[in-house]
Amino acid sequence: MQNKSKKIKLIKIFSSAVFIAAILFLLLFLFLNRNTGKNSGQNSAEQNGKLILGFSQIGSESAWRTRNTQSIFEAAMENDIQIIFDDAQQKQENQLKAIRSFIVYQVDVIAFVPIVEDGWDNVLTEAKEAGIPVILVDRQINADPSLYAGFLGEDGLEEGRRAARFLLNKCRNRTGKVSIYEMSGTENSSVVRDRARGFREIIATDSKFQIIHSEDGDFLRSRGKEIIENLIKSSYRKDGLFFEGERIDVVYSHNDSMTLGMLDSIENYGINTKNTIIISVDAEQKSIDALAEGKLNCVVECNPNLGPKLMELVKEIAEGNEIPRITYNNETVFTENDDFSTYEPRGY
Ligand code: GYE
Repeated sequence: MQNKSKKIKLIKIFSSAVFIAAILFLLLFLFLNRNTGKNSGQNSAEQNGKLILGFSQIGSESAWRTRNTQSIFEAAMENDIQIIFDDAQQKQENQLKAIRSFIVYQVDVIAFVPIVEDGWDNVLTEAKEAGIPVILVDRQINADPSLYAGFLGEDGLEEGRRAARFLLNKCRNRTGKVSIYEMSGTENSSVVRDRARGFREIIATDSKFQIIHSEDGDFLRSRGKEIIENLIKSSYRKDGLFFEGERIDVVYSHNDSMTLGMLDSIENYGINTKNTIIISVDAEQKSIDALAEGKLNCVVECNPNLGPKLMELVKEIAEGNEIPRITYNNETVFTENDDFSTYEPRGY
């Protein structure tokens, strides 16, 4: 009996010792980790001096977009900048959610590709109130300019003008009407607004150029394929492309993905488009190959490699410096008249 009560006493002492040790250990752990709480404003990356960039990408709708994302990750790695990345799957509401989560996380800088021009004022006001600077990447917005620090991307107006200048030169000896069919990208996006406006600005200098129809292909290969398939099915002709019975002389496509989809349909139905002038934008490798094979006439470059310049701007702004309101990327034009042997691989 006495032994039994002695044993129970020992067990009690041992278990309270274990309990106290556990409490002490917990307190020590909490003390050591007191700094990482969000409300202390310091997070692990920042604690080790790393800048944190919250980046909201619109999706992966084209080879251009995929390369754009890669370029940003590569440059962040090279600059030792931590990225919190969000793929919005082509939805603005997902971008709004992502930007709000960047604000909660208290990133140093927010950068995002605005899928459309409107609807950003509120969330950018929240970022401003949180003291987090914002950089627009690739596309622009309609909002109070004080809500963002600057824009980095393409000059869509100039891209549209370049496409039209090629066409004017190509058709300089033609007298009759030149009928143009346009495949435009994501509706209400700045890039579509600009590529359409720049193109129209230049063709307006000669009334023979007429846009007979403009169709939204949302920058998708599948849509490009579908749009041209519907045209082919509605005309039953193999000697070219026709819209409501009228021959299409020119197709102006706002991106290579839609253009490649169009070529899929042309090849699937065996349509002869050697007299159809086809102009595209982006200059991904597959489109440059199609140009070299004589399937396209002109490809206007839109350069997706925005990473290195973005990281430069992120560091500038994190140091409290001003950045330029607009930073355009360098771009060129590829045409059927080029010496294709001089081309470098596109990388996307
Ligand atoms: O032309 C297209 C992508 O915003 C410039 O978006 C970008 C465009 C690009 O889907 O391929």
